[in-house]
Amino acid sequence: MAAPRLLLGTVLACLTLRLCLAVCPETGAVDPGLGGEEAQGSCGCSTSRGNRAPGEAASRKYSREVHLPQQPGNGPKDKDEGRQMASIPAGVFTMGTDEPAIQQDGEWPARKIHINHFFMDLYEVSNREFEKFVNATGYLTEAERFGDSFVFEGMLSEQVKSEIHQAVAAAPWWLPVKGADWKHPDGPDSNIVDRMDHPVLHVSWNDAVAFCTWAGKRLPTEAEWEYSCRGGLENRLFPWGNKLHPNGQHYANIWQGDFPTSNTREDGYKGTAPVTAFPPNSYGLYNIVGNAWEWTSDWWSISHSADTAQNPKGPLTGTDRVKKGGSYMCHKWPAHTTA
Ligand SMILES: *[C@@H]1O[C@H](CO)[C@@H](O)[C@H](O)[C@H]1NC(C)=O
Ligand SMILES: [Ca+2]
Ligand SMILES: [Ca+2]
Repeated sequence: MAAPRLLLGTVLACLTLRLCLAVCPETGAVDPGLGGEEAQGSCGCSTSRGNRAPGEAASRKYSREVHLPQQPGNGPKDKDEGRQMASIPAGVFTMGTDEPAIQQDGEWPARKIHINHFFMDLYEVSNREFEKFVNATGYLTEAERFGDSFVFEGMLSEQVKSEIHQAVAAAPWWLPVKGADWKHPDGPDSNIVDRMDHPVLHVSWNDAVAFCTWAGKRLPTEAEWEYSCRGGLENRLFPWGNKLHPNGQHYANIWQGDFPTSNTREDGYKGTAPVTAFPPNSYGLYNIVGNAWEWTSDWWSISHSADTAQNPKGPLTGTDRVKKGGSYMCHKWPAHTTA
């Protein structure tokens, strides 16, 4: 079966994955005291737009639900147990908005979401962690099998750039690069030797699911991701508060300067940063905003019910998966929209 390589490539290009592990899935023990909690601010926890069509065939090809190993009777655990995960308490938050800045983003209506207790990885999955998975399983990513992936032109060598004669009309700074994959994130003449602690890139949703299965975890739902991104704060634009640069400090790896031509790297990073860089949010999650986009398990959709929901898992079908949080290439802060 032919996979839509070009389209899939646009998704492969700047993504990582963060895993979560739900516990005690059916307790429904939501603290009623949290019922009034409203998180209207988006905390910069934005959803990706675009890339609506990619990877349908490929997604179906490998599509399978990832089920957690059941742990009956264990109940919520508050200890990390060496998994480098944060315990995210059960609670209620408001997802979406009734006043979306961009209707097509599917960020409306505002809906009350109950979330059970679960664990979330503290960090984006690093190259080192991904290499452990590949070493243990021999897994070949989709980018490796397809032979190419999309790379931001600003990261390419002149040599590689000169060999490319094709670009995406809507986003001409993304170039299809032969030999770009997680081990060669900026094209065939690049490597990850000095970036083992940076987020793994060029990982498709199917790759992400394979990694999760190996790790005994699963991808977070969009609701879980967004809830944990907010770090328990209400009405904040960012996970750390309302200012993009409190006290002149950078709290995320995004883009400073005129995109895509000038990257002033005031936050210290031209490309990705180590997964441990920058202060964590109040749940202890690092780089939940910025650095690399993160996969969730939900299908992308622009229509949502206004009903209150318990641990929603998103639409039953779709053509693309939801990714969250932006990347080092995010230049216009998407915080005015809730996602
Ligand atoms: C993966 O295997 C290679 C070759 O044996 C080894 O050099 C490398 O350290 C391993 N990576 C990790 C993260 O364990
Ligand atoms: Ca940066
Ligand atoms: Ca991130």
